[in-house]
Amino acid sequence: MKIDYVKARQVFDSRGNPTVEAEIKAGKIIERAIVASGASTGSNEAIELRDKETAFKGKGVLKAVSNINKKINSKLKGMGISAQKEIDSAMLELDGTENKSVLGANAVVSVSMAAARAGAKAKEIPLYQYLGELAGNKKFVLPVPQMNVLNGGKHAGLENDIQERMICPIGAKTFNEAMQISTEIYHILKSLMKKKFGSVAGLIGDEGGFVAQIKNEEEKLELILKAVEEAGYLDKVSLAIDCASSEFFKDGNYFIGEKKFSAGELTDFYSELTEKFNIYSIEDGMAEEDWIGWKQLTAKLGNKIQIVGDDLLVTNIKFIEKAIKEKSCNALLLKVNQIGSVTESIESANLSFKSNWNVVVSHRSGETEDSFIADLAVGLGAGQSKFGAPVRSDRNAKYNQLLRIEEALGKNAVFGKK
Ligand code: 2PG
Ligand code: MG
Repeated sequence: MKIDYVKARQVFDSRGNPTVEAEIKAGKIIERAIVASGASTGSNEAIELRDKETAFKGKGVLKAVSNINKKINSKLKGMGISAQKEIDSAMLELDGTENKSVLGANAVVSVSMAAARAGAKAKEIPLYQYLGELAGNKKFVLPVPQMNVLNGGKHAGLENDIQERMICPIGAKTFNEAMQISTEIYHILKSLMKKKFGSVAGLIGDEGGFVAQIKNEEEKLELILKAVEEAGYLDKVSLAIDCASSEFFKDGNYFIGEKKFSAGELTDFYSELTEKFNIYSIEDGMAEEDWIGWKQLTAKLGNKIQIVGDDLLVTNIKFIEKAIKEKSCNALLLKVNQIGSVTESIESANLSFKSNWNVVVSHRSGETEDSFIADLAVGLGAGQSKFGAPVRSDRNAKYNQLLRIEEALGKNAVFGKK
């Protein structure tokens, strides 16, 4: 089946910012995909093309849309729809830059995801299976969700703050049970927050988590653990944090709240938090340029917990290879729009698996109703996801898709880490 056309339109994400929706037609098949967008972005991410005109304060994406309608459309027309690799490399070739700055990573990745959906349709198989085939993986795994229930940092308009505090129902037996555990905790946390800080404390940040009026990090984590305990799940839930520490790194030091830390002091601080609050995973504990700090952190905690690279790696093989060599971390946060194509995302995941790293498939803080990454997590058999709190349809689109997939897999469904 051959591609008849590729086209695009400007639509809107969960923060009300313009984003790209690509549409692809092959025979009777028409499929679409929408791109997500980050706030605490890594400086080496592929370029998200924005119009920089007066409309939408420069955030319009009509240039990216036009690149799809004209250049990408003429390049891909007539290609086989199930040739994902060829489709992606044709776009990379057309762009010709390392960071997709000509066409825009938002243009390329939306077409890439829509093409994968159409490719799966053409083969009459589910998307997760199609992505699994592309990755050479046959073991479909429903991910343990890392759910960001207390938002901070850029996602909550706060400075010098750890960005995400997540509950992870590691002890659940199924994804379905993981959802029950997480939502029950979420609702208890909501009432604890309201009791402590009044009704405004029930309001939420970009990823659906609450925004605590607490300065002290320990108090925040205590509050979450209290909710876990009241819900009766202390034995089934671990915590994870995404520090997004590039945001509070200045002149070689880290600033959290009123405190200043060197990389060594910060490592000690994380070590204490890990012991006290049953933390199994720390993401972006060090800043993207602080490769020495990363190495120290992994040397100290890497054999006990998961050390996840997000801004550090930007889902890019070049940085993953460096991090493997330097033992900078032991897990990849995988974001498709960070690298800008499905094929490259799969390559990054496979390189990580090969090095015995874990992979966490992740959303962006600016999300949409597109649930592509739910299928990707299962297809890769990654075993872990990070899609925000279990509220708001931009986040629950992914969780609800995982519930459908678990049901479809029936007895063959596996939940948990790869
Ligand atoms: C992160 C992400 C998603 P953003 O830092 O991991 O939670 O945030 O999309 O803003 O980069
Ligand atoms: Mg992150």
